[in-house]
Amino acid sequence: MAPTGAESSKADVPALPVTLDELVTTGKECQAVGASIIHVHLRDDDARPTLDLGRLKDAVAALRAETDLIVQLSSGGAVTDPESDRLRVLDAGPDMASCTMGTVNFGDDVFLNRWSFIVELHTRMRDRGIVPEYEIFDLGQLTTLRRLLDKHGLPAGGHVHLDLVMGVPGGMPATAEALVACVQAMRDLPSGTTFSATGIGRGTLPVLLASLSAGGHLRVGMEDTVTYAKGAPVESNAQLVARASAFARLAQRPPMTPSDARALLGIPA
Ligand code: KMH
Ligand code: ZN
Repeated sequence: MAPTGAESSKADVPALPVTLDELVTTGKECQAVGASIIHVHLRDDDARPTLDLGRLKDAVAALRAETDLIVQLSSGGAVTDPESDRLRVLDAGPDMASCTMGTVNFGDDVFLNRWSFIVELHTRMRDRGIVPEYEIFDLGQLTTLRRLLDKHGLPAGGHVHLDLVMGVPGGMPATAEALVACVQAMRDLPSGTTFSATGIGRGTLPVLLASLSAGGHLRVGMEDTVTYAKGAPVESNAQLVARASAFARLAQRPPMTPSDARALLGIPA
């Protein structure tokens, strides 16, 4: 579950959780309806994206105290964040952190992820026992992931988990065809590799349905989706998680508990 992101403004999306209280409340609500992981981007007092280490540590502590969710901090931040700040995110000691597998155009911006930065993130995470979620914005980034694992070894916990982020303007499209191409390319990754998928905006439902059909897990939330249906803004993150859980149950792939997800991902209880 990705409740906030770095791209939407509070002014445009009033339901976006931007304070620590709002984040924790969202976490509790989403856990109650099926979420097991929270992918965290923080905002400052003006609701602008921040990688402030003190705030990150407070968020990790509060989410651990108030929820059972696996706490995954974004190391991607916002497109303007320097590499040094993005690496320092790991100092907040999360269970997981995201680790993007390459540079991608991001609308009018560029989300920069140099090879040497990727290696540094992967290596630091392993040294600290932080489990990565490898973020894949385009097909070739799966080849980069294979190269990373071949040259630098498996991540902390020994299990490989990745997330397909589909429909960013500049990345792969949010279509069933693109998801299937990614699943085929995953055959070159270690056996047992798991994936989740998320579709941006109007790609939300096509990707959700394709991922369930292809054996994948789901990421949903207001980082990626701010319109529930045509003309209807998302009311809360829990609304999106509840819809995803309902589809998953229909597909006979019911949501995992946080403790089941920990066991799958190699994260200590
Ligand atoms: N906000 C994007 C530039 C991540 O969290 O690791 C990067 C992003 C990926 O959202
Ligand atoms: Zn993110």
